[in-house]
Amino acid sequence: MNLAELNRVATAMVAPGKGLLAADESGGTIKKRFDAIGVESTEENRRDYRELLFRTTKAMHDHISGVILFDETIRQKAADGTPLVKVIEQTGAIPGIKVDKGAKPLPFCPGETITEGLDGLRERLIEYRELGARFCKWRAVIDIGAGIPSHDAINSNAHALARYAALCQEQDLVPIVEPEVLMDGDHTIDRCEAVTMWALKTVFQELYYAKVNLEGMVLKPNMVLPGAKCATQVPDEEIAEKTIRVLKDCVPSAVPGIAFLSGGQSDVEATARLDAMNKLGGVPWHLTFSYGRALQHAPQVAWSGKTDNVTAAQSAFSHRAEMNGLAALGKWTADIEKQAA
Ligand code: 5MM
Repeated sequence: MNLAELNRVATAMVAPGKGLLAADESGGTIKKRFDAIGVESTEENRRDYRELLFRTTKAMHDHISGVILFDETIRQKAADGTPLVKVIEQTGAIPGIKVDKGAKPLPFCPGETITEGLDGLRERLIEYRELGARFCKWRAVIDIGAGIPSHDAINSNAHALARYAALCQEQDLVPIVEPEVLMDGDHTIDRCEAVTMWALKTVFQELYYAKVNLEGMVLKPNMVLPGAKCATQVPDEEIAEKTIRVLKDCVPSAVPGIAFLSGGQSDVEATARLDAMNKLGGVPWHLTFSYGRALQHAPQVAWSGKTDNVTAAQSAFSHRAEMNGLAALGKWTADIEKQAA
């Protein structure tokens, strides 16, 4: 394990004003996204769409530190034959790869899941490194509901995240550790706060047992939010304060950076809340984004599968990347959002 190299890559992933593009939708998820814009999910369409994002060169160079890819994409070539990994590297961004095999039902825990993919992971990591990946991602999913999460769901998922993270570092790949507490449901923000704290405390305990070096990882958590169906929604400032409070309580300062997921928030909400956290400041880590939907929704709608729309889609992506770059510095405002749009 090369600790200096792991820390160098982890630090670059959360460089000031930059964040991660989560483009690692698996087959089912990208089909859902394409269905929403009336595009058939063929290998060529997936390649064309992702290539248009990666060829948005200025935005990629200025605001995107790295891209999380899916297995299919890390092996694909652009229309001109250049490997997509090279297209990404040419912009200055770092290629990464999702290595989990998805969330599967957890036995005897109805409604809960365990993320699978540990068997054979060492061999897969060796291949991904050869293909150009320098970091990895594994997402654990924690649902809030009546009587859940259970201890089993929290503990099993934290243990799997730690085993994954240790395997990554053994192969000189930076692990993104993503325990996502879902915003589905009608729970309050206080319940989300308690569950997020439980999940993060357990994850860092397991990372310690697994001897994971905290300086060579990136945390990808949810923000502390009320459930999407909760009757009491709250201002962005409260979300920022509660999220920071939980993180300060759970995340050691050795971790170089925290890159939030957007989790179904609207794109502007995800930007505004990241900005609110950075305006609060006073934390030992860089706070940035690792957004999928909040970076891609606008370009997907603008593209809608038509070659004529590629420029419009790239403008939409540039705009969101720029707004999130500002939010990562605490320099975004609603006025800039409107003017730049
Ligand atoms: C891009 O979506 C990722 C992969 O999802 P599936 O494995 O379910 O297809 C997802 O893990 C994503 O990287 C994170 O949840 C962040 O994306 P959002 O859209 O929540 O910002």
